[in-house]
Amino acid sequence: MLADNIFLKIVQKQIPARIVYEDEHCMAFHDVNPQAPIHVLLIPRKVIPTHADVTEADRDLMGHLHVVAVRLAETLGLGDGYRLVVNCKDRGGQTVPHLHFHLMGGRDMGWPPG
Ligand code: DGP
Repeated sequence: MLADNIFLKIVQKQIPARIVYEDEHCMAFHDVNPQAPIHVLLIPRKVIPTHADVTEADRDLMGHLHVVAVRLAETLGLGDGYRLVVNCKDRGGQTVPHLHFHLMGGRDMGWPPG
């Protein structure tokens, strides 16, 4: 399952994506089905299937992802606010088994989310 997840194929450049940022640890690209004017997915290159699989070994990586998310929000013009979402497993609405942050903005966000 892990070897054929679609985001790993994007990491490995086997399928295209509209990449907005990448470094040795992570990558960000536009969501193919955007739910807001700006909707970018930020993923680690390392395969971590779900948020529930994050361990102490991922401490630096998770911190890095948050720092990158802040920089991305600035770069993408989301200085007036944004939403950062992680869907975890089936009941959390996760469909791709590779940890990802949804960075969304460009409109007012409702609460609670669906
Ligand atoms: P989630 O439901 O939290 O697992 O979010 C998965 C998101 O990934 C969903 O918003 C649609 C997006 N997505 C799925 N397949 C692709 C793809 O091949 N390319 C891109 N850019 N986004 C994808």
